[in-house]
Amino acid sequence: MNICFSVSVSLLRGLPEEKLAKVVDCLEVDYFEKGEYIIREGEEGNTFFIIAKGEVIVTQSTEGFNEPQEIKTLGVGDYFGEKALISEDVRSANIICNESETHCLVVDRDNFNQMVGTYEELQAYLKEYVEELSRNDERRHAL
Ligand code: WNU
Repeated sequence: MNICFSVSVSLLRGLPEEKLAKVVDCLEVDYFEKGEYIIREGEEGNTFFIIAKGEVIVTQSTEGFNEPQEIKTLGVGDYFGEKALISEDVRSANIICNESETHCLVVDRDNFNQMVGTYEELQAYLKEYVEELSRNDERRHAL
């Protein structure tokens, strides 16, 4: 994956060039088809994803509903899967591919920790964001 795309990902924009080059080196690309589950709620997860092409929907089991409820859709440049890595918890929502030929950049736990751990502002930002997601989950009565 090239550096130009990575810079367009807001999350990576603040990384110094040298660090960015390292992150880019350890990215792998995975391909998904419409309807495919990229992440399943309740499963263990060790990867972080950035959408390079396509679209995904986020759904979650919710009190009072038989089916997981749709929370939001994410597109190119958006990322997901950080919560299980940061909270050391199982996956807290489903991520379902919503467009054929969706491409995601995949970062494993070690590389995620390297990427985030060495960059304090990013770490603080993600931690805060993950706490906000937990509050949103409670408000929605997620199970
Ligand atoms: C939400 N509640 C929960 C999203 C992506 C990145 C950021 C929002 Cl910084 P995971 C399931 C993933 C989870 C999040 C993503 O789903 N997610 C949410 C929510 O309201 N998860 N619990 N919205 S999209 C999103 C903010 O990435 O990480 O590893 O797997 O638990």
